[in-house]
This record gives sequence, C-alpha cells and structure tokens, in this order.
Amino acid sequence: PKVHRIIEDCRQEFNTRRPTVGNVGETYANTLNYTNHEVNSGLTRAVSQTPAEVIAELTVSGLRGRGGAGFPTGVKWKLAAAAKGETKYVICNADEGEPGTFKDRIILGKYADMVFEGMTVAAYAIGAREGVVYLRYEYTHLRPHLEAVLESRRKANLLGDNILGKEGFCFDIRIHMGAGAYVCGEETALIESLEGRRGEPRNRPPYPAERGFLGQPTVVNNVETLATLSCIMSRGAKWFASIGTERSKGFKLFSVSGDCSRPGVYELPWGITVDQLLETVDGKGAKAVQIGGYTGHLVPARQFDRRLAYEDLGIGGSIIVYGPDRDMLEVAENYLEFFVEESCGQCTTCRVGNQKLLEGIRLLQQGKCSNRYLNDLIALSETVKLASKCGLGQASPNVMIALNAHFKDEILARPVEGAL
Ligand code: L3W
Repeated sequence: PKVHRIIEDCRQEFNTRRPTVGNVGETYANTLNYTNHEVNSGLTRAVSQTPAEVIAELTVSGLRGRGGAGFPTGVKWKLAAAAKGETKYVICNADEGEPGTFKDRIILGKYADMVFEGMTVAAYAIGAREGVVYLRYEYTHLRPHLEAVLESRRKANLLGDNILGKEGFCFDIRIHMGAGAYVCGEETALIESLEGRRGEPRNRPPYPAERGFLGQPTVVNNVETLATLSCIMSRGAKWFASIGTERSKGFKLFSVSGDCSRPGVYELPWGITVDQLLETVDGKGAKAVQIGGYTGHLVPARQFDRRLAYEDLGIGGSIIVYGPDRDMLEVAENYLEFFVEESCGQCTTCRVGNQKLLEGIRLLQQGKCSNRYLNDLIALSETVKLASKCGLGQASPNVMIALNAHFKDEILARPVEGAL
C-alpha cells in the first residue's frame, strides 16, 4: 500500500510501560480514508435520515467494534435504541492502554472531529443527550486540543441544542480523565470508574447497552469505531462493505512497532496477510508477530500467511514485530509483569495466577523448570483463561500458551539443573 510519512516523533510516548522493543522513532501513517473524510458530512447525512435508518445503514456496513472484541456496532446501537431508560449515554472509550497500541492517540490528535462526529451520530441514533470521552490519564496532553475542538463544534451548532437545526436533537460531550489503570479499558470497569468507584469489571449481562452508566442504556464504543463510522455515514454502507473480506468489512488502523524499520500507524483493508503487513513495515526476517496487543495472538513465522481478518486473526489493531534475535521468554516475562501490575485483583485466578506464571517464566529463564512443570504452567494458564471474569484476565495467559505451542524447543533448551 501507498505509505504517507507524517512528522511525528513517538519516541517519548511509546505506549508500553516497559517496552521490549522501543524503536518507534518515526511514525509512518497511511490513513487515507481519514485524511479524505469531509468532516461532518456523515453527521449531516445522518440527521437527514431517521434514527432507525441510521442504525440500519450501520448494520449493512458490517462495522465491528475496533476496541478488540469486534462486536457488530449496528447490533449494539439497536439494543441501546430499544432499551428503556430515563436517559441514554454515549461513551467513547479512549482508555487506550494496550501495550503497543497508539492508533487512538493518533486519531484523537489528528482527527478528533471525526470521533466527536461519530459520537453525535450515535447520540442521534439511540436518543442520547450526553456523551463522555473517557480519556486515558497518560493522554492528558491531548485534553486542551480536544476541549478546543469541542468548543468549536459547540460554536458551529454541531453540539448543543437543536443540532444542525434538527428540532429536539440536543447533545453535548464532556471529557473525563482516567487515572492510569489498564483495566478501565474494559467497558464496565470504565463505567464503575466514571461513577466514582474503583475500576473493577462488573458481571455481564446486563450489558451496558441495556444498563450502563448510572444504570441507563449506554453505548460504549472505541475511538476508532466512532471515527470510522463517520466515514461510513458520509460515503455509505455499501462503499464500506465493498472493502475487506466477507466477515471483516472495511479498513482498520494498525499500530505497528517492534523490530521493523517503518513502525507507525497504518490504515489497511481487512484481509491482508501477516507477510504483506511485514513487507509494508519492513519487518523482514521476523521470528514472530504479536497481533492484537499483549492480549492477542503470538504468531510464529511459519504462520505468516495467516490473514488479519475476523475469519482468522481478528483482534485489536496493535502489531508488535519480534526479530530473529528476540528471546521469547524475555518477551513473555515482559507481558506477565504487565498483567501482574495491571490486574485489578478482583479474581483470584488473574491476581494470583499471573504471579505464578511470572514466577514460572523466571524459573524457565534460569533453566530450573522441567517439562512437567511447564505442563503445570500451561494447565494454570488454561484455568486463568477459563475462570477470570473479564477480557484482561481471560487473555493474560495467551502468551504462555503460545510460547508452549510455538517456541517450546527454545524455552526448554536452557540447561536444566535441579529442575522442579
Ligand atoms: C449487548 C450482548 N452487548 C457483547 C458488547 C459488549 C462490548 C462488546 C464486546 O472485550 C476484548 C479483550 C480485551 N448484548 C452483547 C453485547 N456485547 N455481547 O460487545 O463484548 P465482548 O464480551 O465480546 O468483549 P469484551 O469483554 O468487552 C474483550 C479487550 O477487548 N478489552 C478492550 C479494551 C478496549 C479499550 C479501548 O477501546 N480503548 O481499552 C478489554 O477488556 O483485551 O481482548 O461492548 O457490551 N449480548
């Protein structure tokens, strides 16, 4: 794909607490549809339709949530529109905390209008009067810019009362700062935090679409989902659905970092292979690629013909490239240190299980771990996956399971002296 280079230095802000790989020196961005979007044309078109027509169009587009889970956006909105409540809310999940993920930061910095446009379309579709951007604490520096964009939208009657002259369509957006907890990217922990409580996931159902913020029907969408839907409302569902694959419609933004010479944010159609992506970012010779952040999939080189699509590797948009010299145990240690620190502690499996996995990885590093002990660690990983309450816990042992599946020889090659 054609690559546009933008002048942006990501070095200081690389989104990883303790980067295994920190070479995001320059950002290459290929965000063609974002760049070409005629801002507010989507909102103008939306308000010329009924809310039900807007939801129907979104459903035809096939847009799926860009926060990682890929739930159909049209279905979510339809549920929220149908749910009974005194009032309704639209929340933009801008708690982008997944290591290696920085696409939402680029969107918020360069295309904030599109995000607010998308929130306003959502409000129109479901009948909400209030919107909240839950902004990651580490993105505090973006707040003045976002407030300025909001203010200019208010002045242009794109927020406030009777938006764009539409009688009775009243909606405004405020920004709420997160406090630095990764788990608050999980939508129900986010809502708890927004309500002033400790950020811990709730049991679902009820899903936020039925009962969310302050017990009212709430749509929680990721930054990129909202920006993308403004493109869809502008250019039409059929245009969007003609891009991508059968079950993965449209294009997606990928944050690419690690052992490649062109790290950055890329807008690419769903369906490209890992190989094609590596060619784009010049990550030749990689031994593995992590797809979907630390909670995603570790894909070894022999599987680089796999596709980025919901049919295959359909997850969030962060890609970390691991070159031939990477020590995969060190990679896993980094992941587990992150999860141990970020577990909210509510579930025993996640709180204690991840600590035990980290201990196990360190024993493996010292060559003190036998094949049998490794098998115990894998059984523990399966338990943490099965028994944890939220996406964080359920996905935290993925790396351990992938290591065992793809790099067992490498991890058991260390000298075994006094193995457990
Ligand atoms: C109504 C139903 N709504 C599902 C909705 C649900 C949510 C969305 C996805 O995230 C991954 C994991 C984490 N009626 C519904 C329904 N929904 N069934 O669809 O739900 P689900 O359960 O498939 O996934 P999840 O547990 O929400 C799992 C990652 O997402 N994650 C996301 C973080 C995102 C950010 C961000 O956007 N800034 O931080 C958090 O856990 O890693 O891979 O909206 O309500 N029957």
